[in-house]
Amino acid sequence: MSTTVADQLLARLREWDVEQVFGYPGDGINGLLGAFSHAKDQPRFIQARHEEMAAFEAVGFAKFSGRVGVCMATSGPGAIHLLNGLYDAKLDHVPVVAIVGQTNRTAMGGSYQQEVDLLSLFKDVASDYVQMVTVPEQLPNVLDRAMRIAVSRRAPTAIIVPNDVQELEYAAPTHDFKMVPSSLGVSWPAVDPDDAAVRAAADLLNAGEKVAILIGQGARGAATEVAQVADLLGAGVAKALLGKDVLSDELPFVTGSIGLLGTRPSFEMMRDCDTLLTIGSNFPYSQFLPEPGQARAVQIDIDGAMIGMRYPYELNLVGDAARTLQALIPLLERKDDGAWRSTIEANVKRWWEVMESEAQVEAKPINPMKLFHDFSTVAPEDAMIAADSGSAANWYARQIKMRGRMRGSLSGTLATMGPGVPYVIGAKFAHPDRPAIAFEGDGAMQMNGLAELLTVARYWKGWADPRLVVAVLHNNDLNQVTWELRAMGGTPDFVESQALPEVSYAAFASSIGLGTLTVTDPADLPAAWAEALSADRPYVLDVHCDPDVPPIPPHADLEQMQNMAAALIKGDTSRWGVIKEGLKTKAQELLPHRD
Ligand SMILES: Cc1ncc(C[n+]2csc(CCOP(=O)(O)OP(=O)(O)O)c2C)c(N)n1
Ligand SMILES: [Mg+2]
Repeated sequence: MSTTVADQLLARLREWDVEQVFGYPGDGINGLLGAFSHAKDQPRFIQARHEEMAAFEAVGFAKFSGRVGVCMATSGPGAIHLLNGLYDAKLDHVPVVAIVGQTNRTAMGGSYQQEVDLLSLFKDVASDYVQMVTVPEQLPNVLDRAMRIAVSRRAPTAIIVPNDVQELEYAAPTHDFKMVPSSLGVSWPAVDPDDAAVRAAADLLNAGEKVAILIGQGARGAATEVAQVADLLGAGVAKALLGKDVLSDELPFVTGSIGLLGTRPSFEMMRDCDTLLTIGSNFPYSQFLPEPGQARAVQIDIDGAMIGMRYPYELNLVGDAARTLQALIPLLERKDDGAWRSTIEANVKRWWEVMESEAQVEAKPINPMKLFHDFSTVAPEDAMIAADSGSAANWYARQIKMRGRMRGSLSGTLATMGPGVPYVIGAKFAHPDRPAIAFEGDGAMQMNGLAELLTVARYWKGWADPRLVVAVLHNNDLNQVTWELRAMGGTPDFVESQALPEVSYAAFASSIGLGTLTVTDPADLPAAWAEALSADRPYVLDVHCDPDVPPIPPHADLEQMQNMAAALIKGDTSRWGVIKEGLKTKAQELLPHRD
């Protein structure tokens, strides 16, 4: 049997160690689908419910494995559906390769059915590399470059293969003029910073008295060094959301998340510091960093294209986080005055106490913070956690204590709704032997999650550890936006846009063979987690949450809080008791600490 371009494409993916492709079929990729079946499903074709889900699964796989995620879609509508997931990869800097079909070359330019100008469509999202394979000899080079560029630029790339090209006999590039041979395998360099810059950074950090450290996902793999630097400098460490799992929250000087969904100790540390060291983070909200001029600052980042933004850094060191810190550590002088560090540690301790008491505030019927709090106390140390965009992202950021080998992610920069369930599916293909947990709003479930449970139902029996828990925050509301509207004061109750139709997530999940529990009493939460986390199959926890628990950010001012309370009272005076309690614990959190 001859080898077609499609056969060779799959063979090349195998050579790149790609074990699965998340996709959805269509006649624009019929040649490729045929090749999957000849190749005995090597790599495996994992069928999502929707191409956007396939792309999110590739992103989830890439985020939780550190490897390239690959997704596939047909021409026209299938390719268009991939876009949101590919933008998620682009904005969160993860390597994903999209392979899409196109109409036959003979039809191109003829306004043919499903013909969309895919090079233009992907030009922005795959700006690092998008190419169409029009003759067989082009294939290895285009595919290899898409893989290498995705990894080296931490970005999505796209390959377009017209349907008729997929079925052509494969011919390798020859030694002739205008051929581009290609090769596999890359040794990536260790990126060390400049010695003089390290010395200058050490001098700057040694001169500071109140050092704040901010880490992001770029500090992954440098946890030991970050902790050592924080110890030497008597510093605290705040974490951007994508770096939440980089350093354990059990360390007393880790102030937790920062920003709109952040913690008070992070907010205070940045407000009061005189020196800032940012490692592997491109955290966008500069209003949560020190005021310009307040702190002298150093940034370490592996990507020269992303460094130097967000704060007027005095020194920008391009380098690998761990290697740069290793070079820095011998030059740092231990700070003897522990007052700054003690303040940070006291603030952190108090913060966790406040989180505990906020989680215990009674609500109608369940305070969503308790859902996260109770999970956090029993979370397996190797859990892979995803949170969707919505109120879940707040509670994930603030209530979950990362420890052990726990991993976590969300759509950090695009902040799109809907990746929760597909992320954990991608995570399960990355690590089938680890439990995965998605926290997802009911809006996100109705948008994507419900349908994608079918994908879970289809594949879970192949996973060594079958545990995958989807905890649904069932509040019949697009709550995050409802609260944003309330905080602004003007639009407390626009039901038409905010209310969601009722559906039982448990009943749906049980109809497709998943384990389910509907939780309407907060006292049942510990047992629900125990059951779902020891189950022999994936579980959906349909948790009836109170939409009136405000996800107030740490910087909320009195006016915003008053707006929120007023909106609630206007809507339902019987809620005042709950609101008062909520505001009381909130006030404890917001007021200056007094011992
Ligand atoms: C694709 C997309 N559409 C809209 C939004 C705006 N948005 C952000 S959070 C949110 C509400 C989410 O509601 P739900 O999933 O029910 O979670 P809840 O906040 O109620 O817990 C909306 C509409 C978005 N981020 N992404
Ligand atoms: Mg909701």
